[in-house]
Amino acid sequence: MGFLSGIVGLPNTGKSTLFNLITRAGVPAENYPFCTIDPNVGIVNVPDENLLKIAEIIHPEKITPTTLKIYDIAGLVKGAYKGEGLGNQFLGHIRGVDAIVHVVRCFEATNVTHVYNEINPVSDMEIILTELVMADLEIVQKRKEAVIKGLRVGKKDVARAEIETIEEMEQILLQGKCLIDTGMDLDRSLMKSWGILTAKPYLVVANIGEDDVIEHTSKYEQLEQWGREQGRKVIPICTKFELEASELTEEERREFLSSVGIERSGVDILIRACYEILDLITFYTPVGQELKAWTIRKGGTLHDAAGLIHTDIQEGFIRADVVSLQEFLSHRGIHGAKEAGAVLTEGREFVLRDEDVVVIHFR
Ligand SMILES: Nc1nc2c(ncn2[C@@H]2O[C@H](COP(=O)(O)OP(=O)(O)OP(=O)(O)O)[C@@H](O)[C@H]2O)c(=O)[nH]1
Ligand SMILES: [Mg+2]
Repeated sequence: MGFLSGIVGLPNTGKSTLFNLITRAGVPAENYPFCTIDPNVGIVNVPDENLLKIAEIIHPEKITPTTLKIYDIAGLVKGAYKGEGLGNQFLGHIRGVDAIVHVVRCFEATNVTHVYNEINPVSDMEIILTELVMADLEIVQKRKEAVIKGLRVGKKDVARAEIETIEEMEQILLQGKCLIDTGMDLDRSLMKSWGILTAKPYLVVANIGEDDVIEHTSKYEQLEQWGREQGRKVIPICTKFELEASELTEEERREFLSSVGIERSGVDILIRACYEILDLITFYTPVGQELKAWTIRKGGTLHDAAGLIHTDIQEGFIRADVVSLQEFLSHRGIHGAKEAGAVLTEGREFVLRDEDVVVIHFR
């Protein structure tokens, strides 16, 4: 279990720098293309101010935030879908992720080479998306052939239903569009099992230069405008600056960043945004001496939640006390909330809401 976001982009856009920043794992971030070959995986805490608010009431010995997994994937170049650069390997790594974080270079820096010699964020973004679209088109067209063959050999019912979906996908991809950017109803797990890339939710990180933090450059603004047209979030992060700041203590870091005009760490914003595009919600378990935050897909039930915590808890599930965070805080804990009648007693089919506080009773 655990949700994966993959960092994707042209070579030398600052993907490993961003990954380092997120995980502070110290993977190589050097000025040469294809510096990252094997994907580096990191686990990051999801920043969550609610944990402190709950902790003020229950004073736990331990607070455990929920986590996301991040992959730092190798750079991709034009023609990747035909195997250029590290094409196939690279696309394979993206197939395994749940969401994509595109890193687009907006910083100038003459000492860092650009594979196409010119910094053009919108065009760079489109190069990458085109590769993903072409890779998907290949899959879809191969599938179409196979299904048509299936029709000939008599697997008619299954094949007819599938061909409609496939042809709709093909039409979208032939227009150069990502599947997720259209209104098409996509079955997430089916798309994943087919290895479809453009059905994955994505967001964009604009890696901006040190001089562009307060006043954005026109290059960044073009990318932002592009994002607005696509309905995609573009998050400006000065990775170099934030990486330097990450050496400091939490308080110094905040002070330093705010002195250069950064009020909230780009990484915090990014992690929260990943959480949103993945359609995730959080629930809290204030049990014993440990306060813990958990991640679950929207629509997840108490049964799913119990399974996440422990299979024994899932198997022995009796019922759960559920209270919204708001009620929990305003009644200063679960007992107060119970007295006020704000605690629900629910069975395994109950669908969790974002920020529910949950106590599961089990055999
Ligand atoms: N000036 C400046 N340099 C940066 C910034 N971000 C990254 N760099 C530099 O750009 C070079 C490439 O950064 P990486 O993070 O290795 O890039 P990458 O996208 O992981 O590259 P590949 O793995 O080779 O595809 C390094 O020398 C970084 O220090 C930035 O915001 N400003
Ligand atoms: Mg790298």
